[in-house]
Amino acid sequence: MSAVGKRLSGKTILITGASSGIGRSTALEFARTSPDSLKLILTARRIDRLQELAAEITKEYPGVKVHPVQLDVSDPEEVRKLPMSLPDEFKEVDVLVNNAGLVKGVAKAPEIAESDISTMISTNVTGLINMTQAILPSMLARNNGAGAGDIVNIGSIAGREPYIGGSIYCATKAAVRSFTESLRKELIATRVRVISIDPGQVETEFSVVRFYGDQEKAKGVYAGCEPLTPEDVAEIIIFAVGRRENVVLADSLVFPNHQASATIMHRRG
Ligand code: NDP
Ligand code: 8X3
Repeated sequence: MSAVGKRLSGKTILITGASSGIGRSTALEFARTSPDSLKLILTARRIDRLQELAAEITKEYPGVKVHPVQLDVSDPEEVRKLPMSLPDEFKEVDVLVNNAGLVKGVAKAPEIAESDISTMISTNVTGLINMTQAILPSMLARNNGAGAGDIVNIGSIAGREPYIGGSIYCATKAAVRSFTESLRKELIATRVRVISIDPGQVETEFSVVRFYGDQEKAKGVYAGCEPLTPEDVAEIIIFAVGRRENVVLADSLVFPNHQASATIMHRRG
């Protein structure tokens, strides 16, 4: 097994938004890298998809234990109840991957639907903060009070560079970036690592959700481009978590080769 596989061995990893895209690929990549005794808590709203993924992982990697949980991160009550509801062997979460997130629409102010505003904020911002607050106490209690564990927050280029038609999504990812930086500073006297990964363009269901299920419009986003795959981002997450405990990959921006900013893409033909 690789050095990273050994470092991850026996850990309990909780991934939000594991039913699709980056979250799903991250679950598979963790299992592939450390197939012996990993424990995965996979959460999302679509439980059927999580159950299928759990079956796929345990068939391929019988040493990995998987606990799928239906969880809407935008519901504070559900998030609050989660730690207590975990089976004993999954209770000590070593790694929290705050990945669940979404964008809705491309409307500009003053035409942005109130429901889209609240969905994006309650999922991307409040959901991520509530998840962090739910899991952090058990991380802080470890290691004779010195704390241990990793919090990986998935931001976006959109959090660094606001663009037209993305004002709310960009603001949510800027909030994630700001919360992440404060958290790292607040936890400086502990051994908890706070890791931030900001992808550029990744082809997942992200654009399908943005265009309310319109596959053709979603495809148009990637016309003439070769976007990142969710596996590309998953590999970077595993790389970050798999570093030696004293190494914190604090911040990273990841583009496909044709992208140089949120809006500067080189499109073929
Ligand atoms: P997908 O749409 O493929 O996956 C999003 C995941 O988030 C799904 O598993 C979905 O599960 C979950 N999710 C959405 N809302 C909720 C909720 N309320 N509660 C729980 N889970 C929820 O998109 P990506 O994989 O691309 O997105 C993952 C993250 O990456 C997001 O935070 C996104 O902002 C970020 N990102 C994406 C980029 C891209 O270009 N694709 C670029 C930069 C960042 P379910 O619907 O089953 O609940
Ligand atoms: C997703 C990247 O540029 O489509 O976070 O907003 S972008």
